[in-house]
Amino acid sequence: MVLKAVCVLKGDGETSGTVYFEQENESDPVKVTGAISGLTPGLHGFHVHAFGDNTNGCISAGPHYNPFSKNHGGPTDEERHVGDLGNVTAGDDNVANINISDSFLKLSGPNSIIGRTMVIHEKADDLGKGGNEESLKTGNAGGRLACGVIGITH
Ligand SMILES: [Cu+2]
Ligand SMILES: [Zn+2]
Repeated sequence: MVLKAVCVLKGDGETSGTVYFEQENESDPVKVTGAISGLTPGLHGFHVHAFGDNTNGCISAGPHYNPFSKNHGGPTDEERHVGDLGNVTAGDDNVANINISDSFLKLSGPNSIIGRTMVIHEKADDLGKGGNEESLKTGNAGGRLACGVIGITH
């Protein structure tokens, strides 16, 4: 059974976007597609954060989703948070087109990302290679430009 989810990202500024998630079978990678606009050209950290809570804006989403108590890393690292999707790249048109396949994300089961929050950040994620303590928690990706709760769709 194909599992599908969607996330509409919004923030206080001009950044907004829509991200789609699709998983063919429970053991398959999750395909993440979509686009985010209103970004400065270059790299922007992109993560699943722990909570689907937006009561005080994107900050209420809490830290990166990390059910296995790992350090922050990049999407191709073994040592990473489940939510660590690395960076997306915005072009001169201020749009980042997203096309990611990730085998840590799940759309079902105890570690499902449904009901959690996607966040797009102000700065590049250093993927845990920044050489300081914060790098192993957040990748030094800076402020949260926009976010949205990941919901089930059809
Ligand atoms: Cu983040
Ligand atoms: Zn992380």
